[in-house]
Formats: sequence, structure tokens, C-alpha cells
Amino acid sequence: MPKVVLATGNPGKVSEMQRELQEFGLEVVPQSDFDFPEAIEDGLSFVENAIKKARHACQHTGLPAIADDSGLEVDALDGAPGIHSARYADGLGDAANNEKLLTELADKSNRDARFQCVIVYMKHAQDPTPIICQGTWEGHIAKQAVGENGFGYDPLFIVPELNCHSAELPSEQKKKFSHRAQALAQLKLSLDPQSS
Ligand code: ITT
Repeated sequence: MPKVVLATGNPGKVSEMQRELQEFGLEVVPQSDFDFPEAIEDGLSFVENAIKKARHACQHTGLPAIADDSGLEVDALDGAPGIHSARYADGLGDAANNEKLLTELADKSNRDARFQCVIVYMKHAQDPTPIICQGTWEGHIAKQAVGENGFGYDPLFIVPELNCHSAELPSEQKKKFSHRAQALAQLKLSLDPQSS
């Protein structure tokens, strides 16, 4: 079974990805099993940052790596918080990020938004052809937080097709619909086209 490092320090992402990848047949080692500094995410796009994180993990572990760079794009905020989603409120965490988002949207009528996720697989640090997969999840930003599941902006993200907040979804359902679920499905197809 090929061994890969899951290059993320976000426990929410680990819980949404590790088991799926293991069930797919990969031996997944979380980044927390190693002791190395976080990658510097100074790219200007989700793709660039995902590649930086995967390459960094390959360099420090000698293993193939899977990284996820993701975030929330809000139309009325010209795409913010976007690639800065994790640190929107200056690193104060998810609750502060959600509060800031509500404040920024207080006088806006358009609350359309989407989650973006780019997942990258790199065989080694010099891999010139990383596998790049992308998923998008369309929705709206609510006026107040609801739900305890998930992480990040899930309490504020309304999923129109399910008529609920993402943080109200059981984890198995989020794993069917989300931006990350879509990118993961593509990754599985790219690694093993027979798997669909
Ligand atoms: P790593 O870089 O270590 O993977 P991170 O949390 O810093 O962890 P990102 O830079 O990709 O990762 O930022 C992603 C942020 O976007 C995340 O912290 C959340 O605030 C938000 N986000 C991404 N996917 C989400 C999801 O499924 N539900 C809610 N919020 C999400």
C-alpha cells in the first residue's frame, strides 16, 4: 500500500480526508506524526499554496504528499477572504473569522459565496507534474451561525440544495457534497481510473 503524508495541520481537514484516502488504499500518515515547521503559504492562488504545502511535506518526510488549500469566496467582498480564509481575523481562529465575516457583510444584500478546494498530490519534492484537483461548493452566507459540526466557516455557510447550514450536516453528508469531497473524488480517479 503506497505511503503518503497528509500535509495539513488542520484537524478538520484530516477528519474529512484521512479515512477516505485510507479506504481508497493509501497508507496515510498525518503531518502531525512528523516534526517540521509549517510551509510558508505566500502563493497568490489556492493551486500555488497547495503545491507549496505538498512540496514542503515531501522535502521534510521523503514521502509522497497530499495537500489541500481551500477557502471561502464571497461575491460581495470581491472574493475575500479567499486564500486568506484561515487567517481572515489575523490568526484569532474560526470564531473570530466568522464574526469578521458577519461584520463585513452587515450592509450587503448579495450573500452569494462558495467554498473552493484544491488538492495536490506530489510523488516527490521535484515532481514536475503534480496531480491538481479542484472542487467548488456554491452557497450563501447566513446572518447568524448555526450548527456544531465541521470547522471553519461551516456554521455560516448555507447549502441551498440541502436547505441547512454546513455545520448542521452529519460528517458523512458533508463528505458527499463538499468542495473537498469533489476534489477528493477527482484525486481518486486520477490515481486509479478504475476506481469509479
Ligand atoms: P493547512 O494549511 O495546514 O492545511 P489551514 O487551515 O491553514 O491548514 P488553508 O490555508 O487551506 O488551511 O485555509 C483553509 C481555511 O478555509 C480554513 O482554515 C477554513 O477557515 C476555511 N475552510 C476551508 N474548507 C472549509 C470547510 O470545509 N468548511 C469550513 N471552512 C473551510
